[in-house]
Amino acid sequence: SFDYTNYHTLSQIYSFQDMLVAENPKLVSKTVIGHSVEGRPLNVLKFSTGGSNRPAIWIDTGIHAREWVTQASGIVFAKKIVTEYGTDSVLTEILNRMDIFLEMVVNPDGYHFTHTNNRMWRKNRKQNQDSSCVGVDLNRNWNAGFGGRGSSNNPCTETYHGTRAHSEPEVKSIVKFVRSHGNIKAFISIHSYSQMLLYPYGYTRKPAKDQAELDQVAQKAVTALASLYGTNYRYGSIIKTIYQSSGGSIDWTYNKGIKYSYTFELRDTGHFGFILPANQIVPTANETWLALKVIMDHTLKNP
Ligand code: 0X9
Ligand code: ZN
Repeated sequence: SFDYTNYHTLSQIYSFQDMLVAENPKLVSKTVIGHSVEGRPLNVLKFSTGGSNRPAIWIDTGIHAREWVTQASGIVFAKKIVTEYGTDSVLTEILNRMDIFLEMVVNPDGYHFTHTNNRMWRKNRKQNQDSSCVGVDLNRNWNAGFGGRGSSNNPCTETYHGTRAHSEPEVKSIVKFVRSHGNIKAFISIHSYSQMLLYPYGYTRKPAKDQAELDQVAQKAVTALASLYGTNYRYGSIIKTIYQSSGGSIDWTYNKGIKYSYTFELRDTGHFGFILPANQIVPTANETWLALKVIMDHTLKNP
């Protein structure tokens, strides 16, 4: 069976997704929401116990290619959802009334490239016009302060925002999905590293109108996370806690009315950084899952 304690190639992750659907057809299904720049499928797993267009939680991992512990944690979350449904009371209540959508590899071209060419690749694999430099930062390409400070108009930098908001198919596919679904209540985008739980905004110092509630939920979530192994997380708005960054996903979803919009920065704080040893995958996912359940539970109880 599947080895959760190691990192996997893109094709292994795609196989895992199909295996999970095949083994749990009543709970899990796969939707292809679009295709990447290089034509790879953008797969989203839907966890649902029925209903139609139920209020939903969105979780994504791997928008940045090199942040390998995030795609690996996405795999663990998927497995946990199918094993905890019916045994864990919180997850069971959530899935009895809401759906969960999980996009484990938002940036499949970049992820493939980190296996074949450059382990430290971050962006997608767009061939930029009038430049020999490749790639757009998919977390600078959203229509929320697009092109502002904390993003770059230089295709040769790591934070290149692209030619226009939603220019990249990896972003546009999520935008279309969120818009057409219309009932997403929480949007959680998972990065590494820094050990932080962040909420809007990243492009402006203006506090989010729900700042007080977002902060309280974040505090509860990081407390739950730390309860497992003592891992310490900071929390707060993006701009005050990490740095100014414009065109990020959760600022767009928040402005679209998805109140519970959060970004995680998983382990560690810089010792291994993006090259986190594989023996930390399962502990990282386990502790993060406790925080995710706090956010999902709060979302369920505050419709
Ligand atoms: O710079 C980023 O995109 C994130 N940090 S990372 O080291 N993983 O690249 C911070 C994301 C802040 N989030 C938004 N601006 N939405
Ligand atoms: Zn990132």
